[in-house]
Amino acid sequence: MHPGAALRRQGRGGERHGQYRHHHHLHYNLSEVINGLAGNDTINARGGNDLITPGNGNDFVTGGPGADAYLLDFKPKKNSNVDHITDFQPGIDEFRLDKSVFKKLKLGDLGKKAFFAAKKANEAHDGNDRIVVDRKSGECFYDSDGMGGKNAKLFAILDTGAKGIGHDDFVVVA
Ligand SMILES: [Ca+2]
Ligand SMILES: [Ca+2]
Ligand SMILES: [Ca+2]
Repeated sequence: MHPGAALRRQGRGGERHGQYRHHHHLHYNLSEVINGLAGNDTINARGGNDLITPGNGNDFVTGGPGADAYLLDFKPKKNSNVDHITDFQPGIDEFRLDKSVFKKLKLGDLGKKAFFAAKKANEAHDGNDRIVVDRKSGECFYDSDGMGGKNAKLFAILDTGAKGIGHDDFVVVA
């Protein structure tokens, strides 16, 4: 079975029965809340503005058309919890980082100074950097203490690369 088939899909987009002669195919464009399971999921949210929470595991997530949000609320782990986003669109899609996991980030929009992106970047380059992105590989790291002794942790990989991504593509949520 395709692993995505096991996912619970919640939220419905106003389907109406019998009220209108012209049936609107709203189901092609639903905005949904999609929760992954504990394991490695393959998720395709398709059309609509979706909120996708892949959960624990190495998940492969496709937001599809629409402005999609990826809520990460599990501790990143090198071998067991790094998520691939196959079609991240900077300026349209966004990461929502849960403060219970990304503890050293301030709630709200990620500040400019807390973000660092460059080719082959994989760790902070000053004391303020917390989110680091390798523009070439699309790897996204969380560096909890900036340029301190703790290693940056890989939490996501943007499979289409990270050319246009900026601090404003990240929001820290409670
Ligand atoms: Ca998962
Ligand atoms: Ca995951
Ligand atoms: Ca979508």
